[in-house]
Amino acid sequence: MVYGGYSYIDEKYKPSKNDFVTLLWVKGEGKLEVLAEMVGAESSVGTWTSISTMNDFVWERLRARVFDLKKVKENAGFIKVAYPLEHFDHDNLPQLLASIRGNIYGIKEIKELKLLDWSIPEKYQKFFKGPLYGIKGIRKMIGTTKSKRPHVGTIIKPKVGLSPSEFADASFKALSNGLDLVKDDENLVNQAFCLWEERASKTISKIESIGEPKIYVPNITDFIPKMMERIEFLDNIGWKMCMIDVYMLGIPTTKLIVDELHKRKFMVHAHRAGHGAETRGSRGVGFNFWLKIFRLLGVDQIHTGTGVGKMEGSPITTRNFGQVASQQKVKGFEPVFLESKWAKHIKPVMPVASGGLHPGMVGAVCEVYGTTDVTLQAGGGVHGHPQGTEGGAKAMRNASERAAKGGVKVGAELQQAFDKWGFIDPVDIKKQFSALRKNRGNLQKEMYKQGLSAVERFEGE
Ligand code: RUB
Repeated sequence: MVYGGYSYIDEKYKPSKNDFVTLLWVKGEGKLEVLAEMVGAESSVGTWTSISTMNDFVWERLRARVFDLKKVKENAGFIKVAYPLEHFDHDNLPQLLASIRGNIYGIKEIKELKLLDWSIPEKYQKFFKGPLYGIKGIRKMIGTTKSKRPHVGTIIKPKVGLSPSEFADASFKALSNGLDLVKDDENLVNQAFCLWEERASKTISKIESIGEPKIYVPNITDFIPKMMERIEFLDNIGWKMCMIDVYMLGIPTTKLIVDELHKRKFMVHAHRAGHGAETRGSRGVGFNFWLKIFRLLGVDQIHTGTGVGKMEGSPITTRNFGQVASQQKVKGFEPVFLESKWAKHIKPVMPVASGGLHPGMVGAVCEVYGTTDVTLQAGGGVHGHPQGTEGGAKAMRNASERAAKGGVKVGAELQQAFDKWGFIDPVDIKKQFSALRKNRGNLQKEMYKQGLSAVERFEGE
């Protein structure tokens, strides 16, 4: 096959360790091979026609190679594309994205395009520092290094509307009853009824009165000058942690802010609000793609889903996100995710399980993530407890301790939570995982036969 005078398909190509590899779902008008050629050309050195300026350097050294085509139908399938490191500016992720996640989405004949995952060469990872604290650093920060239980936290609810004093009181109740973390919600920053500075000061001084190290991540998301003012404010009072909505800020702003925060030794919590606009359905970009970017950019903890709560996402894909965030090497399962390998200096990021979580789900979520490399966050599942925020906090802490070690009794508050919301038996999640392990081969075959719809079912859509 040829597109624009050249062929980018090289079925025998074996990517080198310095290649980026992307995994994509492609569907459109015409043969998959032609669509794949279009992706290869438009994302690297080609265009719709042959050109007199093409030369050996461009063609031999810089072009994309499309390989490993898995045809599902004549006009649809999974493809992999390899790009040499040399193709890109060194540490310029926006430039890289303009190639691999750029014009290809606009090609007329391509009706569905989803960039499911990618692998990033170690040499490229060296241009980035990664997290400053990572999991170990965060645990050290609040004195839970020796503990085997997950961190537990809450998003103060309602999402917006409490006054600074009400917010500070709710935070105090949550943290003084066993939680490790409280946070602003993604859409709470500086509304007139809860001005940022007043909320941050009142909340921080209430938390300091507890006398134990705790995490509170005020949401600083805004245009850059306002974020800088908030960072300065927190730094001046010695509160070195905050939250940003990374999808809202985009790559350049996230990098600028994380670099500034790390220069001042802040711990950075990343909320992924808005990821669903790109990660769901048959077009867009899978979450792993972004997760890898945010780990490179250096956020210390990031939302990765629960696998069982209110947001889309199966236990198995959520487990993979948790591993991509927190481990150095993760096995692939194509066509859902590729193998991931992190350079030594890129520290593990703390995955944050959140979204419809309540104490009755804690054991199940720990089956997904394990108990040490995760923060479990419940908003409604804390403040909606029959005994209020205090009861919810005690129930979450009790549930997390039970998940981490046998023999911990169900306390009164945890029982009340079970009575109100029910209980997901971790054994059911375990069974799901072992059934999946046994059935891996068939599942994979089904995906290659049915295409993205089977991947979506697997992912938990
Ligand atoms: C949680 C909540 C968070 C979600 C977002 O509140 O609203 O914003 O974590 O989802 P609640 P995700 O506990 O009341 O559902 O973490 O998957 O990005």
